[in-house]
Amino acid sequence: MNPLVVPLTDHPDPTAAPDELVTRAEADGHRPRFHFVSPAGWLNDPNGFSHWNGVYHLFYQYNPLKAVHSRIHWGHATSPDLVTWTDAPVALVPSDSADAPDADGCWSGVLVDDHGVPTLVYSGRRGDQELPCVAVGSADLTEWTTDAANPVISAPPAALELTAFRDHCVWPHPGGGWRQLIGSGIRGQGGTALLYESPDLRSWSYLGPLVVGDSGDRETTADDWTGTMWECVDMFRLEAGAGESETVDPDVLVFSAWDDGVTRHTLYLTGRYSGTEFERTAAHRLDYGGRYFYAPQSTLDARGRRVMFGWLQEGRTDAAAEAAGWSGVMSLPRLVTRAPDGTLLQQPVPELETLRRDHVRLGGFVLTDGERRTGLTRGDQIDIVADLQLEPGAEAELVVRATADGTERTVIRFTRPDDPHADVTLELIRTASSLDPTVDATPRSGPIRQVDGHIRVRALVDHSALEIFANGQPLACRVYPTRTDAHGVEFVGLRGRAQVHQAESWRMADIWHAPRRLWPEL
Ligand code: DQQ
Repeated sequence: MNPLVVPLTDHPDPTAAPDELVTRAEADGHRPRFHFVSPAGWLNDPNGFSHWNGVYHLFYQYNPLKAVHSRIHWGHATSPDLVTWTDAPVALVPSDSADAPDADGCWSGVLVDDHGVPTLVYSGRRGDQELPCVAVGSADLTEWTTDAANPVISAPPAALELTAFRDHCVWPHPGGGWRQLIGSGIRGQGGTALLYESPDLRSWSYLGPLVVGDSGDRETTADDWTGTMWECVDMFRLEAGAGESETVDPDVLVFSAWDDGVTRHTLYLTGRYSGTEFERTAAHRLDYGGRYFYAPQSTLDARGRRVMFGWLQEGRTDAAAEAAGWSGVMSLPRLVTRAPDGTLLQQPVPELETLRRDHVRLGGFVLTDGERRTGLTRGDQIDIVADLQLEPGAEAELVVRATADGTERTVIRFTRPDDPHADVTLELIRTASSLDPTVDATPRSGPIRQVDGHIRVRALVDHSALEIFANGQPLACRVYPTRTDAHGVEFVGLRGRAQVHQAESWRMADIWHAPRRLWPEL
């Protein structure tokens, strides 16, 4: 057998009973049913996300052996519509050979079309070092052969003292050849994206840091601190939509701020990429959930849409995840567009609406102090859309995953300051989300731009996964109610006057049916 071909020897007999890890994961009530999850075991970053010959391909950081971050493989699934997914064979497996550059893991990377040849660029891990590697795929993207020349960059740039060196953003250079960004950090300065060029994806020349952060320019506890290393850099241009005027800042650089082993949160820079520099205008938080929407990757699909996935990390202990047999949820696929002020707007792709069942609609009503209103779909697998309008000084809540006695409840709160022009604050309050004292209950919040106090909110509840979108600004998080009756949904008026112009809800259908396999076969 060609030693460079991914070994298939670990694959069990496809007629065998479902793997115990899969059975255990499927039995867990916290496991989402309409988000993408791995068959069982561990999942983290989305990788190689692309729309190839009309099929969406989602690869992901995967440990099929155990729900822990170790010996990372590349899982793979395909979808015609970003809604339902079919597992494909594991794409990359850490090498059996101890001196191979990916002996200890195949970390994050991308898929590019090298003149018709599907090609992965990823970080091979050996010991505590990560170096860029390449693998080429069969025409159907199911068999991958790692390159004999791996690693294709033998060491990080010697002149810099770096905190880390991994993850890749690769694109064809308009003048021919390729450009690549590798996530990194310069010790004593801040995170960075290092720029390389190549004629063939195999031999790379270092051009310099594209842009460097300043880890000392704000408190390290700030939720927009840029960290000491940038993971999973993803740079793209957002073309102006029909009827929109061109912006002077067409480019976006997304990165995940990391610090000494701690995943902090995801940020993006707006600005202009000019070939060797990224002239930044501003930095923004990508998702108010912080580390709960991490390491995102996006692609341009055949319809010209920028679609993004991120990793919704766990909020329960490592031991609890391991006992459950699975860890990590992929966000819903998000459509990313640009607001007139140059910031990003995000919303779930409209295809997900095909999962909606049993429509409920509430007409307009007013919430004043202490008033409560129920009537929307109850459950742990629901989609809620509401048009709210808060008067200055008003405060109102949408409560989900609530028990009738209120001992468990997850609160989405909107607060409009007295100043009519000030942003509304969106808060996720998880202090009563779970009676389990070991799960994370720290709050999440951020400002929402508004006109006349209008907030269009969408809340997608999928067991432990919760994604909120308020006027296009997302907040992703995880919640772990212990009570099986934590299905209640209600609006609550806290202060002032809030008008609910309309509210709708649906039960969401499952996307997973047949038992899945840790080592999927074709
Ligand atoms: N996860 C990967 C890395 C990346 C990190 C390893 C971000 O490539 O830097 O599984 O979550």
